[in-house]
Amino acid sequence: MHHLLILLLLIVSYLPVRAQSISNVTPKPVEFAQTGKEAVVVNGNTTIVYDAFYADQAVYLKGLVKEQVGLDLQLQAASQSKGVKDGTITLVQDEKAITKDEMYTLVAAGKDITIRAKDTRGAVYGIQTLLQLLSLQQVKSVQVPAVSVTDYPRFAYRGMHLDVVRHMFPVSFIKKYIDYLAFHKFNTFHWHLTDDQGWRIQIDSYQKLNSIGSWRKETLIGHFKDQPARYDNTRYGGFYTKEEVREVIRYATVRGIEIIPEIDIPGHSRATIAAYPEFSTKPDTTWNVATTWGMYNRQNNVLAPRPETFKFLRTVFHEVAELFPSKYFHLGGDETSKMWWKADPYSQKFIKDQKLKDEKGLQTYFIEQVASYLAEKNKTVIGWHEILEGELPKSTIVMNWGGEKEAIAAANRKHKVIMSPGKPLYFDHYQSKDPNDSLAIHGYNTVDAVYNFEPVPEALRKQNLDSYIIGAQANVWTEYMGSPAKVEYMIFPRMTALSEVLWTPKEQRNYADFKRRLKTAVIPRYKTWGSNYFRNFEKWTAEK
Ligand code: TNX
Repeated sequence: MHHLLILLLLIVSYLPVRAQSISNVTPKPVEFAQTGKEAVVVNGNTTIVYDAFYADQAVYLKGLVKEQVGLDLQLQAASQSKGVKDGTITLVQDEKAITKDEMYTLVAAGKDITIRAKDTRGAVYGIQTLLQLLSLQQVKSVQVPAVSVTDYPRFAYRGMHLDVVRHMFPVSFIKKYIDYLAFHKFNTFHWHLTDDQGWRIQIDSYQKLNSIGSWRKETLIGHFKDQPARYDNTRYGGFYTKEEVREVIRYATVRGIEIIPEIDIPGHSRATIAAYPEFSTKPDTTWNVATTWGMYNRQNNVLAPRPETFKFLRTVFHEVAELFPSKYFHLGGDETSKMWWKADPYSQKFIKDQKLKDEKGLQTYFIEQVASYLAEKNKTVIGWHEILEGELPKSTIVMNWGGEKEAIAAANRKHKVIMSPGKPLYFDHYQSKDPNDSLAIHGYNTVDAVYNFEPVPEALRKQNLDSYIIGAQANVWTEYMGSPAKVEYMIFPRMTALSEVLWTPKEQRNYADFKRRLKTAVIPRYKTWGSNYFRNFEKWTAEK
């Protein structure tokens, strides 16, 4: 009896497992069709054949297949693949058939699966779609439906942000986050590296940024409006070494993800002035790295326009710019409280001497200076929308955390805009009204609100300025996210919803169908990743 059972199990385990349907792929591809009844079999004899350009992606694919279904595929460069029999998965670089950036085609027919693309990202996205056609169990063999897919993104900029200041996460989680991005066909990771509560990147030229600026004495417990405020009495901090940053960049590059670093100035600078009080508007005061949140207008966290401050900014921005290959650099610029400059005689004299209009003019002066340092390193500047308080070069990209009004104003001034409106793209906001829900920032952003978000304001469409909206991004501020599990709880499934907003043509978006795919294909995926997620997303909708 016992033996029979084992034999049966053995036979069953060798039967090809039916894979996922093409209609389950998320974000939904632009064009897809099942082309026949005969499935393509992928098993231990299948070979990944790759054009030299895709050598890294071939290894990436092999690793993902092994992890997902347990099959150990062969690898063979296309130039040496003459003798390959059996089935293949081929990664082809094809500049002719592939007409758009980030585009791919995937054809599964007969014994072979072919992914065509022209850039790294296209191949990565073809791989992601293919993986969604495989089963989620470990198998000896899997049947991929015969399909033909032609796919490319609606928006060029598809980003996720992560604040590693308010809480820091291990490099292993940063990589996992990058894997989440790749699965969802996002292409940009915005790494928020400095803020009032700490510096999170190694800096050699000004080492006190790390020895002092990377550490806070303790951290607020509970919501920052709770009275009386309570603290945990535990030193907190750290920073990513340059070697770790390089490792993360390499990891992201294989996955087609660009990392944009953010060093936030001239506000949100409390950690900087804790390390170097001489850059503050009150150099004689001893500052500490902030231990609470929501500091705008409450505590001094702005830089003073001293010569030594500008020398510091140029040196540090150059040091960070050299580390990141991205052509973009985010210099923050948000929530710069003007009251400290108003109260500081030195800053007032500076405004007068430089013939600046007022404190807003000084904010713009800071942005212009740092933008010019970044131009020396060939970087295009991105800033939060407050940078438009002044006139800046048109090449400056506006990351808009306001609403449509700010987007319309920026586009009319000929700036490209990345939409990340607080409503609904702040994933630090509550996704339920359950009073027992885990602590978050007030505000209510449900998964259906995210799914129904339209990045291009109607007014811009009417003005024919829609192309100034280059995409969107969700922001993940981590005041109330002390662990990777909490980050996952806040991003899933909202990030999955956003991926489809950014990828799929607007006319093809359908929330009911999205929810079906989410439940049948994506949530099982969260589970295999061992990821946390918000389970009650059907109960809490935008109307409630
Ligand atoms: C505002 S949005 C901030 C962040 C906070 C966030 C909390 C923006 C550019 N700045 O410093 O973490 O609100 O939602």
